[in-house]
Amino acid sequence: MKNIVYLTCAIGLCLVSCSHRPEPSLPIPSPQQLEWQQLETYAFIHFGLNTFNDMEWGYGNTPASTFNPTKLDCEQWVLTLKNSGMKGIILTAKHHDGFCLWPTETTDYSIKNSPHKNGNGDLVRELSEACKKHGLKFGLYLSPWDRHQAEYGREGYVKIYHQQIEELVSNYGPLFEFWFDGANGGNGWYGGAEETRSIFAEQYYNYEKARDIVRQHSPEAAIFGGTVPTLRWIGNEKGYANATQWCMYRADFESLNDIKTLPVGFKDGEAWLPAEVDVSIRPGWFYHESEDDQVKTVEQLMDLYFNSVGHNANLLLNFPVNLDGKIPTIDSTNAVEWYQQLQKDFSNNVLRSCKVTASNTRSRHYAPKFVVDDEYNHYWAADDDVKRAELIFEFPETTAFNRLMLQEYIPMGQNVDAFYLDYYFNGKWLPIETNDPTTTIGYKRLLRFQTVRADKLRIRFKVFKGTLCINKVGAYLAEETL
Ligand code: FUL
Repeated sequence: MKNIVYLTCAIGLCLVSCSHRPEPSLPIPSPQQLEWQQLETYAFIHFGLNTFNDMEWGYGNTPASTFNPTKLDCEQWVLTLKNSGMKGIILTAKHHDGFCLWPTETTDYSIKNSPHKNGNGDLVRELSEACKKHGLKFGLYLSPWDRHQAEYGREGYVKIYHQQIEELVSNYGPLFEFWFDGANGGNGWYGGAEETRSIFAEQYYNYEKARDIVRQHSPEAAIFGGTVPTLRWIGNEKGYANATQWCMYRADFESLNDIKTLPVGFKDGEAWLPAEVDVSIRPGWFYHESEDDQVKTVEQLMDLYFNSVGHNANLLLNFPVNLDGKIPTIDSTNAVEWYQQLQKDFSNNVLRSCKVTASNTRSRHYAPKFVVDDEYNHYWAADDDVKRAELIFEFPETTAFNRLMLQEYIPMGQNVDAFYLDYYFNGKWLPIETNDPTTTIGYKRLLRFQTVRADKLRIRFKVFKGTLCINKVGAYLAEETL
């Protein structure tokens, strides 16, 4: 019996030391943040009174009677977006004009008082159900700024705002993300006062309480905006994150609103706050007929993708719904074609047939070959004290490629601050000239370059903190050139 105990202990010890798991280098993502980062692309829908009045920011007095989509079809939105590779949808339940797309108890300024379905419609319900039916996640945007409410700027409105959150999260969840928009205060109708009201956003909305209400019903929900977010805005609405882009950031309210540092993050940031890139498929967030000829093309969408997901950020792509209540054909055609192209371009990882070796490997549990398998929790790791290490991929025959995908194993932190790419052809090593500087990696880094024909590929990594942990590497031959 005693021997069995000794043997079990010895095996246990060996397993622990043999596997020799690296120490995570802080900060690291929470399990919810990791799951959120793995979504990569999801959609925004901007729809409301603005749609019917050709506006972007309603003043708060546009009559509710003007909201009248006659061919509303949430399933058309969901199927279009699913076929565009979107993993979820975030709906503007209320924009700055204060008009609510669900029959709220908090105000008469809602879908209840519109001709749509004789006041019996509930758009939040319809979309949440369509998402459930087709396996997409569902999220909500609820503008803190409300240009309709008489009490806006005073304590009374904050109660209303929190009650609206409560109604939404308790009736339409679970939600994967909740958006507290940052646009705040200014002029508005405010119950007829028609004046300018300014608030001190950091305190006024009691964002901690708002977050708690969301979390009570949807503990998994990612939080955008406010004082206690779990992710950060990228700092622009043009659709790009910086090429050097850290998931680490500073958690104070001033930094969270600093458009200079938001696109980059902080190498020494104390909080894990991965970035989200929000951008519209058209110039505006809401539908305007005048923009029908300005829908982003497949090429432009591809560019957005490389500059967001390819720069270690999530892409939140907005689709304005039109007056019929549908995503217009041109938008859906472009988005679906873009996704089909993306799938084609990234269908064949040519590194899978390679022999993979490394200059240093921690143990066989962290072998270089793990960077080309499909298991997320498999990764290649170097010894703790190694600050520079390289991976070499040897092709069975000369192979062409023009795209590269790299992922760090972020549950161990974001640790790489530079890497260098070379290919071996005709007996010599040559550098790959990428379109972007090869600096940070993080959750995902994508690179484009002119097609190279290679016998080997070499990636040299420089680590600035923690242990080098590379999760996945892919090389692809995309149809288009640069
Ligand atoms: C901004 C808003 O002012 C825009 O109208 C839009 O909703 C965008 C996503 O966020 O702050």
